[in-house]
Amino acid sequence: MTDCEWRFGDAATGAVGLAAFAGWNPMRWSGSQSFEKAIADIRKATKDGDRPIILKVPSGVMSAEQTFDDAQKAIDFLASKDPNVQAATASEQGATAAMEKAAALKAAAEKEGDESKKAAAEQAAKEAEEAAQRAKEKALEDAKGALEQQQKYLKDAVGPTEAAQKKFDAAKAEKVSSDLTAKWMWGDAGEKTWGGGWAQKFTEMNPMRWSKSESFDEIVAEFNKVEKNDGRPVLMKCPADEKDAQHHANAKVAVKFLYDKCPKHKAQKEKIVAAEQEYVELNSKLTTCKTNVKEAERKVASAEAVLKGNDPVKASEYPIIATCVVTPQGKPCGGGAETSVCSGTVRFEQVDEETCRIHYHIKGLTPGKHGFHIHEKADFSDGCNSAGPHYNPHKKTHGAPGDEERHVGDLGNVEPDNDGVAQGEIHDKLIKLYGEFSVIGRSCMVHADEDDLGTGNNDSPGPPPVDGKASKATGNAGARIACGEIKVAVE
Ligand SMILES: [Cu+2]
Ligand SMILES: [Zn+2]
Repeated sequence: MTDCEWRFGDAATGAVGLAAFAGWNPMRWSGSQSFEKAIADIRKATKDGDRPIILKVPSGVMSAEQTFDDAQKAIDFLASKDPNVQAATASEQGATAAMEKAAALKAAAEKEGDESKKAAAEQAAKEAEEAAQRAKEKALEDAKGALEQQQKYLKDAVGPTEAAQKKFDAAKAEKVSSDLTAKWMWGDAGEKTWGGGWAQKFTEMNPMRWSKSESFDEIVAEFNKVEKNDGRPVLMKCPADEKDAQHHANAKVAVKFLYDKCPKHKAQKEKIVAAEQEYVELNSKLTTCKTNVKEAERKVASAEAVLKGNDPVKASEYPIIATCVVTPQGKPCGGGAETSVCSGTVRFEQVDEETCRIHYHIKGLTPGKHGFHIHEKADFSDGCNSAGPHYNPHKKTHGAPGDEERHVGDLGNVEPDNDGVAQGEIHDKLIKLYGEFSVIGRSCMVHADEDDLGTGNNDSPGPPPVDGKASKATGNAGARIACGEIKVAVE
């Protein structure tokens, strides 16, 4: 049986934010563990869901590392590879198959008029049905357990985030009384005593002499009032008994100088920056927790619907919104040394059970059409290359978005304007943000070349498909220039 090993993905950065974790986190591998043990350990070691985790499946130095940006994703991944989970899925499928078989037997027995065969078939059908029911119940139970876990993560994340926000607000609101004093005068006072007009007016405002020793607050208040005359240089002695004057380009610069010079204000500024950083970090963790709860809720709704015999499709509320940011993911793919500058955003909106509205805005494109697809995975460990083939759960061949025979992921082409920007909206009936064939957690892909929509050269469709000769697998759309994960959006 396959094992795995894991470690925290942020161990080396030391920038975890939550000090309590840092000590916990030796930067080393867990050593060989069963999936079950690894899942339990990762759960125990992460209070909220969002620490990055690096996994190796199987364990060992030769094994490739996979990075997951939060613990839950790593757990989901392990669970999906877990022999127990696979067995449960298999048992559900097996039960369904057994039910079908028993029904066929029963029909045959009825035809033959063989009562004992009929009774046996009925018994088998009943048992298969019960097994299927148990499998569905187990799936719902598991989904509920996962939701509970996510809700707990979320609950745990709320308090610290609120506290951090309060601390940040308090740091900003804190009144600091400075001991700093200074004398000042306009730095251009001597230059503009002639000529009349506005210069004259300033000069009148501004006797060419030092102000009295003024407090920090007084000077800041005065300078903030002279915004209009911001172009005037300022001479300042700070503190007021300083011998040499300093020259500042304008009042605004002088105010900044005062803030930097005052130890109390400087300390306050540092406090504000630190508090803000802490708040931002915690708040982003909170957002991740909210996303995870939403996903877990959808899974529960879907499992509930399956158990009730409803189409899981109808269990969600609309619209469901997801977003995807596409970038070259560090490595240009499939085309050698070229460097892609292509990037963009894609917004998915499942408006009802049927229709998904997809709005894209992609920039940095070369002229001409570019293949645009949903690919199977959001694995970018080898840039966009590791995202797998077009998402194709129904085992079809590649085609155009309007074709009956197409991959779910086939969205055709996007075409840029003169500025290299492609934008537009697609309404699609195969792309779903819910249920078994949801594209959430998969990836959007932009290609270097035009997608021939399945009508081109198909001499080497693969696998692996040969670029330029695999029309019915890839649309011959060429190198992968930008990609990104499709994620549920949290309002
Ligand atoms: Cu593609
Ligand atoms: Zn395709």
